[in-house]
Amino acid sequence: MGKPRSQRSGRAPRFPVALTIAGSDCSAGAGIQADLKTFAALGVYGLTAVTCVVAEIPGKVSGIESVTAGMVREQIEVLLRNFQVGAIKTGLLCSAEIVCAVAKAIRDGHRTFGRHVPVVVDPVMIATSGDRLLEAAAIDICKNQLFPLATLITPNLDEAGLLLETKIKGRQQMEKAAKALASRFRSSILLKGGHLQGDQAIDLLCHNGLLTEFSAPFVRDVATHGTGCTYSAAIAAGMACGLSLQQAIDWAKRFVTKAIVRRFRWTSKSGQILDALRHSF
Ligand code: PXL
Repeated sequence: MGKPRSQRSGRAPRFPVALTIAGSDCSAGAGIQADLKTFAALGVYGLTAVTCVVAEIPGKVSGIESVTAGMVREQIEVLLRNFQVGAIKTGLLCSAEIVCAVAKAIRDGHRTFGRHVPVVVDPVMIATSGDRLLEAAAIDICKNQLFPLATLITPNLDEAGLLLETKIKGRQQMEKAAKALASRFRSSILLKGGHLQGDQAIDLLCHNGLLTEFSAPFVRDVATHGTGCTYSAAIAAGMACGLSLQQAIDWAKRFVTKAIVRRFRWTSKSGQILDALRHSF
């Protein structure tokens, strides 16, 4: 009778690790807090590089302050040097300077280790509440420096519309937009349709020129703060566990749908309904 070989030899068993590079949401439904809860629920050890701190409650941002670009870079570098990171997810990057620093740190990491860690880019630009989260000047840097490093980019309809400078309405336009983004940024694209299709939440993956649909019943009357963060974090968790892109998206879609269905709900002192996703499986 003995310990597993890895422990006898002094080596710990390998546990999947994922890194999120994103902002802090003090109400903990979105951002780094949502990512960490998602990683934990899916059995992945989560590492974090904080880009900014957002003071907010679901539905209202009251303040945002960024970390210095040098400090963002330092966090990523020290983590990539020391952990076997199986997947990286980026979320709110706040400023053009931070987008540059993140892209450089990921590029250097790839070069140093001679391997490409899968990168899931959630192009967070505007909060569900409508508050602007990413500096306008940062969008071009995302297009030129960050997107080329992405394995998958996960825009919602508003973000895809901003990137393509068009409005996306209806299924046909969604298909066209997913293909256009994939060819423009040479990355797989998961275009999230949200409530566009009525009673189904339909997302379209464009991967190697082919479209695949992922759908789940649309859950009404829930504030969806943090859904995008949770979805992209769950995809990164799946990839860190060695799933294929399609398998990871399928797993993540089921996870995020369940997190919405089983949401927490409180009423604030001023009578506002506060919804938060329940990140458990
Ligand atoms: O859901 C977008 C988002 C991402 N990241 C952080 C946020 C928000 C929304 O408010 O605060 C840190």
